[in-house]
Amino acid sequence: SRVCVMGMGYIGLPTSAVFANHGLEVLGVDVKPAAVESINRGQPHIVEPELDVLLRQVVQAGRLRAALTPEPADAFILAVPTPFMAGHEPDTSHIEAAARAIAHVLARGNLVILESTSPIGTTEQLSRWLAQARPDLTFPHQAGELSDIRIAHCPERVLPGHILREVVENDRIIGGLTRKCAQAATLLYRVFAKGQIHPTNARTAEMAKLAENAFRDVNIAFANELSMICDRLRINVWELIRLANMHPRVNILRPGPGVGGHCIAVDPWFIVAADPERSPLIRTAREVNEAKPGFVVDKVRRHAATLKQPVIACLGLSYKADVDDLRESPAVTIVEELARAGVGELLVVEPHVNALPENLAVLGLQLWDFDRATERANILLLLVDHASFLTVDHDVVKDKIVVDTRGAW
Ligand code: SAJ
Repeated sequence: SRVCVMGMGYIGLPTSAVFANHGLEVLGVDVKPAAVESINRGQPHIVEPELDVLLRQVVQAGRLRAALTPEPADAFILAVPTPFMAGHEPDTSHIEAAARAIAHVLARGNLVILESTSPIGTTEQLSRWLAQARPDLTFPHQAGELSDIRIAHCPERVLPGHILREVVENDRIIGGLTRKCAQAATLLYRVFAKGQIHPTNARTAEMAKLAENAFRDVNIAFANELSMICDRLRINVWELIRLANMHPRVNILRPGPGVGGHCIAVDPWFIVAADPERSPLIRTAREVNEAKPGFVVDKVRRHAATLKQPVIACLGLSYKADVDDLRESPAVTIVEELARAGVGELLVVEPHVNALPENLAVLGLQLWDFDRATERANILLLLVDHASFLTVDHDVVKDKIVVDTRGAW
């Protein structure tokens, strides 16, 4: 059967490649012409381990093709971004635009799946958007089990850096607007899913995805708060956590420079926006994690003030180890704030990108090689624990000030 995937990002592209690899005919749709051209050449426009090999295979085999607009299919999968707007209100405009785009080609019996992380109620809203554009068809919110079109929310839960393995192996939650919707979606994911598939309703599936990421955010906030308290109390937080975690029911996560990425730094706000009065813990966790970059900047600033000519090697920009994704990255925020505050000369190192993001480039910063930067600097600021950073020459570090935000050294 034919599948049309809307949005060729970190989720849509790997999912398309996996469906194609399991024998389905897949059309990948994106609004960016450069992404479409790159995919049609068999080259991913994002970095994810093993995706390049798989994509080349399925494109050469003629099972995956990309285009700017959708075409008729048996199933449509929406994997477009859901960022937030000012005031942390979720922005579902990309979902609405994708819905309007597929509405023209929808036919009786089609299945529409929302994979994008979404605020509560979006799946029902999707049904209404589609119904507005296609009064000749019936949708689950109007016709229930008898609807012409089936709609379900199947949130992705894959970890960037391990997407191709996790997309196949992870359990999946399938939230149908009706029972038949959930059944139809289950059949589709059975094509490749090795993990269990758990059917539920759409609202529960929406909330489960948000709760998973809020859970992680709250736990990281706990670690980050401890790290700031320990800094003040002159306690080594890494040793503290190692010892506390020897307790059989304690598992404290790792502090860091802050929380980045397009999921954990965003999704908890969707819960807060839905019920601000009853979500003080989730909101506070977000605020603690958002305050961590400022804490790191202050610490570096205080060290720099002790040197005549501070030269700071800023090691890593991505939001976590061994990925190229700079979205919501606390490391980028920290480097930008250091540059704006004029805290010494900054040597930025990020082996996973070829160019600095615009907001850093305009400040006159440049990309440096790890060895040259660590050699030249008198302050080493470790922001990301990339595998290639972990082995550092003892002689190089010896006489320098080290701020290790990841506890990697
Ligand atoms: N981080 C810490 N300390 C830790 C763990 C993480 O500071 O102990 C930081 C990371 O450095 C990074 C951020 O948190 O800046 C998030 O990284 P992550 O590896 O925890 O998660 P993501 O954002 O890459 O992917 C998450 C995953 N969600 C959960 O683990 C609950 C993934 O399964 C989801 O599919 C993904 O969000 C998503 O798309 O929602």
